[in-house]
Amino acid sequence: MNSNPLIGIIMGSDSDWTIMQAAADFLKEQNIPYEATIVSAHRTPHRMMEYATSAHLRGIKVIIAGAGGAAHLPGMVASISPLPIIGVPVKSSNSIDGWDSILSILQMPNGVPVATVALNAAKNAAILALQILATSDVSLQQKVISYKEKLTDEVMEKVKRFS
Ligand code: RP5
Repeated sequence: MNSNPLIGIIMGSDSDWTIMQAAADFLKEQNIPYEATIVSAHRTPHRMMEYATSAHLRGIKVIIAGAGGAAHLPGMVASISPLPIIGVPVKSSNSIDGWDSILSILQMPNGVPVATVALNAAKNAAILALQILATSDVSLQQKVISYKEKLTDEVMEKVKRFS
């Protein structure tokens, strides 16, 4: 958690944190200020409204929203907030097999997009959020480039072990 956060990580329940923590870890690693909190579309609908209407006014640039089961949080926040919303489907205790969470987040109506990442892929959500910020910031773009180089280097190390 930081002052002047640029990225908001929200989740439907504290039980989502085991998955969503990967997004926070990546942002911490990259030195990107973020905030993380619980906002439930079903259990705290007024808090959700408040968060979605005010996040951009507080300087948040991208929202990462994770939820499981009947995962309405990302879509409902996207219906209110002008910010780009990245949805993380969580395979939660109330999810049948993960598909319910995926489809609840993915199948948004025209006009209200949610950029949906893979099941439990909170780290990818954080990378995408960084890439969105990086479109208007060269130093952040360098972080993305360095991260991609690191991915390549890791694979090339493995390639060496196979030869
Ligand atoms: C969803 O229900 C939450 O996002 C979570 O994935 C799931 C289960 O919540 P808990 O019952 O563990 O609080 O709304």
